Amino acid sequence: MRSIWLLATLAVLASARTLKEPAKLSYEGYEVYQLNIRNKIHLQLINKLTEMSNEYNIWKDYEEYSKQVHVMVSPKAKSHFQLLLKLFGISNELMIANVQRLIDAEQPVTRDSGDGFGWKRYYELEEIEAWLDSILAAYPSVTEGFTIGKSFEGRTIRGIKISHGTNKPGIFIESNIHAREWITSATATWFINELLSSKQTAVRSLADNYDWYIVPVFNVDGFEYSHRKDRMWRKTRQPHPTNNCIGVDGNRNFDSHFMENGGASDNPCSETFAGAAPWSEPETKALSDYVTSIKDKFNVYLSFHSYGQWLLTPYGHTMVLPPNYDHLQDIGAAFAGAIKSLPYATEYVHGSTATVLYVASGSSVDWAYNELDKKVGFTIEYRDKGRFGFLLPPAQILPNCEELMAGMIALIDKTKQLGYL
Ligand code: 0X9
Ligand code: ZN
Ligand code: ZN
Repeated sequence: MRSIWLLATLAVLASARTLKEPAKLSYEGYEVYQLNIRNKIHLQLINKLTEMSNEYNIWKDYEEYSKQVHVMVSPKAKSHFQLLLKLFGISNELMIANVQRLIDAEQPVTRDSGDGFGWKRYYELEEIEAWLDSILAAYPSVTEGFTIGKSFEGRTIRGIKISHGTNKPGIFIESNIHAREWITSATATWFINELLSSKQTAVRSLADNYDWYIVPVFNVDGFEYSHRKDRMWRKTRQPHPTNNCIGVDGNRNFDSHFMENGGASDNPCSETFAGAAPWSEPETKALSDYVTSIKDKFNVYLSFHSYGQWLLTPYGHTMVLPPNYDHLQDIGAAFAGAIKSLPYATEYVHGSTATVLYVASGSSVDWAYNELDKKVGFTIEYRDKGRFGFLLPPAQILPNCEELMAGMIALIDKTKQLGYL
C-alpha cells in the first residue's frame, strides 16, 4: 500500500517536472563594461572573445564616434576578463554591476490588471496584439490592420495603417527588429495611440496629412523569446543547419550591399550574423515583399532601435556619404534640436551610420534607400547612452515617447519643407 503511494507521488512529481517550462535565463551577477578602444589589437581581442565564448555578449559594437564598446560579462568570466583588460591596457568603466537587478526592476511585482495599456511597464506580444485589436475596433474609419507575413515559428507579423483620406504621402515605420530593444515597441504603440487620440494641433496635422504604416513588433519570435527565456536575445529564431547557434541579425539580412565591407558577420554565433544569404529569414523576406507592394505609397522609412540616442542616415555599408546627405543632416538637426529643447534636454547626435556608428551592411533603411529609392530614411536609436542600455526603466518609457513626438514633428516638418513629402 505504502509503495503505491510512493509511486503515485513520484509520478505526480515527474509529470510536474516535465510540464514545467524551462526556466528563464538568469543574469545574476552579470556585468556590463564600457571599454575605451585605442587600437586594432584592442578591437580584435574584444571581437574574438565575444564571438568565441557565450560568457560575453556585445551590447554596443565599436563606435566610431566614442571609440567605445559595451560588453556584458558573465560572473564566471569576470576575473579572466579583468586580467585581459589589464594585460592589453584597455581602460574601462563598469556601467552595470548586476544585469539581473535591472531586469527585475523592469517588471512590476504585481500585474496591473484592469488599468489597461498605460505605457508604465513593458508589455508582452500577446498584450500588444490585444491592444492593437482594441485600437482597430475603436477607430474603424481611420485605421486598417495589415499583415506582413509569418515568422519562422509561425506567428503573424502585424501592422496598422492610419489614414484620414486617400493617397496622402506615407511614412513607413518598422520597430523591434532587434528583440531586446523593448523601448522601440513601447514607443511605437504610444505613437500610434497619439496619432489617433491626441488633440494637439501639431500631432493632429501629422495624423491628418499623412498615411502611416506602422509595424510595432517586427521580430515577433525574438521578442517573445526575450520575454519568456532570454531577456538579452537580439536575433531571429531560425536554427542554423550546421551549427548550434540560432538566429540571424534581421538588420543585416536585407538584399542591399549584403555582407559588404565587414558590416556583418558570417559566423552564425555572432550577434551580427547576416544569414547564409539575403532574405534567408522569412521575416525579412515578408517585409521586403510587403514594403515593395506599397512602395508608391510612402516617402519616408524609419527603423526604431535602442540604444545610444542617435538619428542615423544611410549609408551603413560604406563611409561614403549618400547624395542627399546635406538634406538628411538638415532633417537630423531639426529632430535633435526639437528633442534637446524639451525639459529633459536629452542629446541626440545625427549623422551617417558608418561614419558615426560603425559599418553595418544589409540593413532595412539602406535597402529602402538604395533599392526602393526612398531618399529619406533614418534609424532612430532611443535612450539611453548605456547607464541602463536595453533595460531602460519603465519610468523612462513616457519621457522617451515625448521625445520621439517632438523629434517626429520637426522631422516631418523639415522633410516636407525640403520637398520629400
Ligand atoms: O547595428 C544595428 O543594426 C543598429 N544598431 S543596434 O545597436 N540597435 O543594433 C544600427 C543600424 C544602422 N542603420 C543602418 N545601417 N542604416
Ligand atoms: Zn555594393
Ligand atoms: Zn537595434
